[in-house]
Formats: sequence, structure tokens, C-alpha cells
Amino acid sequence: MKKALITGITGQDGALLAAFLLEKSYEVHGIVRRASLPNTARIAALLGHPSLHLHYADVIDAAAMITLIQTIQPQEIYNLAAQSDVLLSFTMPAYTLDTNASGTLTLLEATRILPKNSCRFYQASTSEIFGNHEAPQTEQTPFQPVSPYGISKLCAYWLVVNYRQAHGLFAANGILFNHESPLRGERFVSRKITRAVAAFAHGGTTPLKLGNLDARRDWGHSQDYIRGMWGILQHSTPDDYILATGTMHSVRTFAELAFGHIGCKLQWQGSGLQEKGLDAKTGQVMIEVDPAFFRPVELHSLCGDASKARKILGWEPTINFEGLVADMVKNDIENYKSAAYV
Ligand code: NAP
Ligand code: F7E
Repeated sequence: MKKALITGITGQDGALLAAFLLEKSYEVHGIVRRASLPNTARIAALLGHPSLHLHYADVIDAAAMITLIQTIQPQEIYNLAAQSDVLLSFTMPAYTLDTNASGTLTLLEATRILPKNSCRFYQASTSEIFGNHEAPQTEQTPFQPVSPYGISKLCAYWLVVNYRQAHGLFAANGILFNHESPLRGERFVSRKITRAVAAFAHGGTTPLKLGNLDARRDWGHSQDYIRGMWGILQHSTPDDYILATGTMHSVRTFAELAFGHIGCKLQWQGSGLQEKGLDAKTGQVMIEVDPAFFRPVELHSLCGDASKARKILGWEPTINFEGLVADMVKNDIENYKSAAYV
């Protein structure tokens, strides 16, 4: 039985990856952080599975991570732990770099001192490393990150490349573009929108406050990207791959599609900070612009070219933008709880 260690198992991707690997009969180990309230809601359905083992640790704690990895001796490590909120990275830059960059270094060192060639390492890299470079982005596109988050992840990216070259480690970067699911964190724009739609569907009246409506992203479904992460580690040689859908939509389009699921056709009125999204039928204000959600530096458009992953790994996304939005809205309407969206 193969053993995998997942850092970030309590997050969106970690929870989906844990279920995917358990399904493939892996012994799955995950690290959880000590929190004052339980933080295992996303893996609740997996708790008690005989092949799932959780350990308290933090990627910032080198001693704990090295001891743990020596004890488990995994064949695969998926480093998904991160301070992954781009806007927050501007207010918590040091913490973001400690977790995302130094944390990755700790894990690479811990992997390097395992018996040679015994363990493969996957790094959760991101399209944020490209910054505002012209779309579509490929593995050859120059890196120009525009946030502490992007910078921290670029540092981790190069550490992975360096450990591969210098120490012969099987270490690979998955450069993943935005991917969402019903498990997406509530501060990310996709989930913020689908939760607001659910609130309106259940009689809510509070307008949803958003930032830059014209930012464009390449949004895919996390389920497809989990399969890609695993595929990257199963290939005969370690390399870096983009996973993306190759299509791009604006936040505005995401909102129009999501609100459409409750029979609301959005009509935009005004401009700049005064712009509002109204229900075309009733005139009710559904969306307002709030500068609190603007970034000090915005990344305007991201669209990935995943040709390399398609050709070498045979990876294909199976859920399109419309399918993703439908899945998220349906889930939020069904599981609606009246907590305010942030
Ligand atoms: P997420 O939902 O924010 O999950 C992050 C995970 O990291 C959580 O389990 C969190 O634990 C854990 N974590 C944070 N700081 C930690 C620390 N110091 N030590 C140990 N664990 C820590 O992120 P996600 O969307 O699943 O993304 C997974 C990874 O892919 C992240 O590295 C992210 O940066 C990267 N990525 C994501 C996307 C995307 O669109 N989703 C795209 C490209 C790359 P708690 O639950 O305790 O907070
Ligand atoms: O923002 C705009 C915002 O926070 C997307 C992370 O998983 O993907 C994610 O980072 C866009 C941005 O994701 C709001 O300005 C408008 O342009 O959902 P997001 P992100 O910043 O793209 C990458 C690939 C990662 O690696 C990250 O870890 O939407 N936007 N209004 C808003 N964004 C938020 N959060 N909230 C708004 O109200």
C-alpha cells in the first residue's frame, strides 16, 4: 500500500485529494493545525476511515515536520499547505512567506534526507507567479508576480526546481490556474458569489459587495485538478506543468451566470464605485462595489495553456465553466446556512 502525506488536507484541494487517494487504496497521512475550534469540516466524511491518519503539525515547525516525515516515510508528498488568500497576503506578507516559501523549503529538506529515490514531491504552484504577463500563459512565460502571495509561491517554485537539479529529487511543480468547487473557501470570489445567490434564494435581501468586476480568470473545477496533481507524480520523470482550462471569464460574467440560476437577470447600472447589479425584473439591488475588496496591485487576466499536460500526461479538464458554476450554486442552495458571506 502506497503512503502519501498531504499538507493542507483541511483545505479545498487537500480534502478532495485525500478522498481521491483513499479511493485508490493509498494510506493517507495529513497534517492538521491546532485551532481553537475544529477545522476538519471538509474531511468530516473521511474521519474514521482506517487508512486516514491525521497528525498535528505546521509546515513552519521544521522539527515537527522532519520528525513526522521520517516516521511516516511516505512515497508521495503533496505540499498543499499555504496562506492562499492573495488579498490577505498584502496585510500578512511575513506569515505568507514563512508558510509558503520557508515551509516548502522545510518539506524539501525533510524529503531530501529520506532514503534516496523513495519519495516523490508535488508542489502546489500557481498562475499567480505570472502576474500581469500577457495571456495565454505557458510554462515558458516569464514570471512577474504582483503580490506577496505570488512572490512566496515563486520562491517555492524555484526551490523545487533547485532540489530537482541539485539533489536529484523527484520534485514537480503543478502551476495551477484558479480551481473551485463547493468546498472553496468563502472569501474567494466564486464561493462568495454562489453563497450570496443561495442567500437570495432563501429570501435574503442584503446586496453582495464585490471588488473588481472586470478581473478575468481561468476557472476550472478542483476535481479535475486533483487528478492532474496525482498524474504529475505518476509520470516517469519529474517536471513542471500548467493545469488550466484555456478559457477566461470575468467576475461580472461569473455573477451573471450564478444569479441566472435563481431566475435573476442582472442589469448593470452606474460606473466605478457607484456601479450596481440590479435584478432586471424587480429593480432590487443584488450587487454593489466595495473598494475594500480591491487589491493594492490587481492581476487583471489569467488564462492558461495546458498543452504540455495534455500531451505528456493525457490530462484533460472535464467540467466547463457553466458546469462549475452550476455545481457550486446548487450545493450552496441545498446546504444554505444563514451565516453572512464575507
Ligand atoms: P485552502 O483551501 O486555502 O487550504 C490551505 C490549506 O493549508 C489548509 O488546509 C490550511 O489549514 C493549510 N495551512 C495554511 N497554513 C498552514 C501552515 N502554516 N501549516 C500547515 N498547514 C497550513 O487552499 P486550496 O484552494 O485548497 O489550495 C491548495 C494549494 O494550492 C495552496 O497551496 C494554494 O496556494 C494552491 N493553489 C490553489 C489554487 C486554487 O485556485 N484553489 C490555484 C493555484 C494554487 P487550515 O485549514 O488550518 O487553515
Ligand atoms: O479573486 C476579483 C479579485 O480571491 C479572483 C487563490 O486560490 O487563485 C486564487 O487567487 C479575482 C481577483 O482568487 C472580489 O480582485 C472581485 O482578480 O477568488 P479570488 P485569486 O486572487 O485569483 C490563485 C490561482 C491562487 O493561487 C490563490 O491561492 O476576483 N474579485 N471582487 C474579488 N475577489 C475576492 N476574493 N473577493 C471579492 O469580493
